[in-house]
Amino acid sequence: MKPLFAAIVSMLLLTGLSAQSADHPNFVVIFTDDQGYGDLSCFGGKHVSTPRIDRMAKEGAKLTSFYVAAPVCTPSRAALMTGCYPTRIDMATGSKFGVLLSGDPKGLNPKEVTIAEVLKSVGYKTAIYGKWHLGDQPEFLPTRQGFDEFFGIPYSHDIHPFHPRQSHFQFPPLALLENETVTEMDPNADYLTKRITEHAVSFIERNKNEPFFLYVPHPIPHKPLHVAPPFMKGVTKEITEKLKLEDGSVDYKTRDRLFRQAINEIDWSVGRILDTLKKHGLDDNTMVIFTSDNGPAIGSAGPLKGRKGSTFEGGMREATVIRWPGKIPAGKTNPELMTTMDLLPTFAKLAGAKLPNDRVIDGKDVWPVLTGKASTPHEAFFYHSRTNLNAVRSGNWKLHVNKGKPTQLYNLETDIGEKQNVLKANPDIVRRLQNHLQTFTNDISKNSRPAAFVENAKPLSK
Ligand SMILES: [Ca+2]
Repeated sequence: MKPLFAAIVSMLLLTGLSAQSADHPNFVVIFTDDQGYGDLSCFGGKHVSTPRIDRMAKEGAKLTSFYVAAPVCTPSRAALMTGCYPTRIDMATGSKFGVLLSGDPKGLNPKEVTIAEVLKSVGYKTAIYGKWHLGDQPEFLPTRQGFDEFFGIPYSHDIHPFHPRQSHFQFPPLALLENETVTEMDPNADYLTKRITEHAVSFIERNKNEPFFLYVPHPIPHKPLHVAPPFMKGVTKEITEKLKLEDGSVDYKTRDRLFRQAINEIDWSVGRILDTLKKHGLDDNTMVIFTSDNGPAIGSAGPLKGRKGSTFEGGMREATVIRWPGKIPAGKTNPELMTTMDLLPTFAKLAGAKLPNDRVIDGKDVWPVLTGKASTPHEAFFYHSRTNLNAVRSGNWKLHVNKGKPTQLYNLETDIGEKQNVLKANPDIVRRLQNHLQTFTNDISKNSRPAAFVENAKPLSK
């Protein structure tokens, strides 16, 4: 063949073989567990080192008012997956506890439409590697909610026989699954981050010619911290010795001291994923977002008040980095209010997928916000602890209430740490925010959907 002709033929072949196109960008969501607003170097953390995530921020944007919809695992993840407030879909708590436990009869309703299902409807390959926490019964597993592949654990890795309150909880051994099959019991948690990363890299390589949605909910840095050997550098011999417990139990307190190492390994994992995208020429067609499911348990909330479990900012505002070269302006800090609930409608819009039109979805398409063309579409954002509606933010004002009664008002623009309560001086603002709370409460009471329950629920076993 003549060189020009050969080039044209190979170009045509490539286009024909590859379904990668601007109409179907790839989406990667990296979702760590209990990482605080101050737990990235690019968000001011001095106790951690995150060069790869910092570089991702330079090549993309830092989102400084990005929220999760709940300050603990299960409801936060339910909101991410469905684009809805947890109270809208009856996922504000587990059946007996604040989050789902082992053998819980409750789960995210299979009738809910997840991000994975929305993208699958337009031909995406979908995978989740890490921690699910939306139901451990077979009916509730990720493979029943639009994911082609699952590798990981059904809930937090501290829901195991070594929990400090095991005499109270009586947790069974922790299952590790591949799709719907339990392949190991009580896996060595030191290798979870590494194994999850290997699966993520393999998935990108296997699907480099298809549009894909890759969800990487790392179980770390949730307690107890675990780190693979290459990342144990800098850990003193004294600490290493203390971690070797012969009876198989877990020394949570000593493990708390592996925080810097745990974040190092997460940062390495992000680097592996970004390097793989680059190697296969997928950078320009892939949106990558890094965030966490709720505020810190071990780490730092930086300038924010409150930690995991709190409806102060520290419990629900997340250090978030987003990158899509050529599409999202590089090196910017975006302070507009956005939430994990916005990912579903935003991805749907970018992928040309239809949203379900028979139900309320709380998230909004924030693509115009991410590209700097618009301000937040959220007139108000609501903060819940379990089913209690504790606070609302509108613009820069945040009102806390106790059983509906206003208690604190803060201007988050000048007082991100919620220190100066200006409730008394601003009755009109308080009234306006109270109206938002009332409207939302009325709406939820009319437009909410049930979780699902199964009979004879039992813990997963091999
Ligand atoms: Ca969590």
